[in-house]
Amino acid sequence: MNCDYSLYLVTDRAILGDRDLYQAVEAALRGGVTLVQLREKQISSRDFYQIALTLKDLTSKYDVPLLINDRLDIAMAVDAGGIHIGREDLPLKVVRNILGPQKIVGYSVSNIDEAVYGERNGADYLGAGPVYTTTTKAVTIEPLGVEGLRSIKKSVSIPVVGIGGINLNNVREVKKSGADGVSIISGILGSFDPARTSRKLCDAWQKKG
Ligand code: 3NM
Repeated sequence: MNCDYSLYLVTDRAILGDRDLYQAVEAALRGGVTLVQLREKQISSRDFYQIALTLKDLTSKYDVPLLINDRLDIAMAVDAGGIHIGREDLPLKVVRNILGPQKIVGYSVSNIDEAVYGERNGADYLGAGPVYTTTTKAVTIEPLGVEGLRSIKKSVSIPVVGIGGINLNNVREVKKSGADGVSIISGILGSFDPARTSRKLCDAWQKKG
């Protein structure tokens, strides 16, 4: 699937506190995010489904695909643009076979072996991380840094998106690593003005040189 991975928003309601998820995502869409992933960890299937349905309507208005984190059933139920999975989810090949070739399937990796596995087993893109230290997710792996990201990118021919601790201060450095995009939670949703921050991230990404 052809897709613009350059500014990829991942949701996390914990970061938003009492701010509204839909308003924050819409602001980010106005600011220019090119892809949205709904990521929910502790929530009933019914609530997950309802949020996914509403977000799908919203992202459709901006012609931006919605991906669902982990949950194949939810991705299918709302006819999402695709799914993002990790090593502990259903096997990549199984997910690809069920969703078919038209849906976007993303896979989380943190080293070259996993990246090669992801490419061989049908991922459309890889989320490589953590690039930098992050407090949004409990990760035990040492940050890859931009050099680690660069070597993952060189090991495969599918798009690679960096994730973990990416924000306005380091987005240019990530771009220079050769990555195809940046996947961001707190760097967008943690800001007071997600529209403005997304616009700045977008500009920073697109800047030449
Ligand atoms: N996955 P923030 S790091 C969801 O390394 C996620 O695979 C990671 O949040 C990985 O942009 C991460 O706030 C959290 O650092 C990203």
